Amino acid sequence: MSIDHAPETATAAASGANATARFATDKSAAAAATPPERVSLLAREVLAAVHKAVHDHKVTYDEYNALKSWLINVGQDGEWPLFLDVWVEHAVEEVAGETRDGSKGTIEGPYYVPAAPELGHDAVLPMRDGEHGTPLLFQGQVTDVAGQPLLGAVLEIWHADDDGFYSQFAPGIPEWNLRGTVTADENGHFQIRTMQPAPYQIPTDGACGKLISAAGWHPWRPAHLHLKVAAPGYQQITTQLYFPGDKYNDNDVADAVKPELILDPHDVDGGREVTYDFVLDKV
Ligand code: MBD
Ligand code: FE
Repeated sequence: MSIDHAPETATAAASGANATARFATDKSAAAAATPPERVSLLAREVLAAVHKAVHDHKVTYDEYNALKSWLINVGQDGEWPLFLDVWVEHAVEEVAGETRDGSKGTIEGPYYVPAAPELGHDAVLPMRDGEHGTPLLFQGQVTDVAGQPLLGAVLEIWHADDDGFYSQFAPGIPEWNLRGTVTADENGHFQIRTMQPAPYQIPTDGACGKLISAAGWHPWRPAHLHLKVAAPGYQQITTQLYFPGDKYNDNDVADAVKPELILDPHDVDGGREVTYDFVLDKV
């Protein structure tokens, strides 16, 4: 790695431990609300799908033990959030998004942190002196499905740096680097200055990386901006935006790219600019 401020010691175990702690704090309580009939139905069907694969492919004891060992490692490496968000969340998000008319969303992934610093409507994301990469001006408007600007719309944005690392999940990066909360103006407009992120490689030194190499897959996600967009009385959307020409747009390890989510930036003096508008559905 050629970049002087790149964290040299990013590990699957450290990023997994942070993602696991984050999930425990923010989301694990929701599990208690699932009724027993629903748990029974889903557990039965998932197990039946596993049994079917065992029978169809005549799975051996060696393969069963390889699975058992791998599952134990996923837990030891703290990689359950990563595994689930990379290989399962996209299906859940597709179901959740089916009934909305507004902007498309996609998966949240494991690296959202709530309550990032508030930066107003004309925002510069927190970044290091000399932060590497291509300066990006990302701007747009938040409206309802009829095109009316939404007063008090709030965008939360987070993304990887030019080395593909996220603050709070890789070591040596300031706490809120490339994370912020942006409140649109009275016409729903916002402007965000940041540095274009690089493609993201999921950690290769943990259990998820082991699955990828054992299966002959690749560990890459295309470069992306993560956003949550909300307004009082409207449904919050969680989305990601991608850059045209990225070789992983058609081949995302997390299957989270949709054509509507690919930006159309243009080059300007000293960087790039792009406009993207968000449309929210009523609650
Ligand atoms: C990411 O940055 C991400 O967005 C997803 C979905 C999974 C792993 C890492
Ligand atoms: Fe991401």
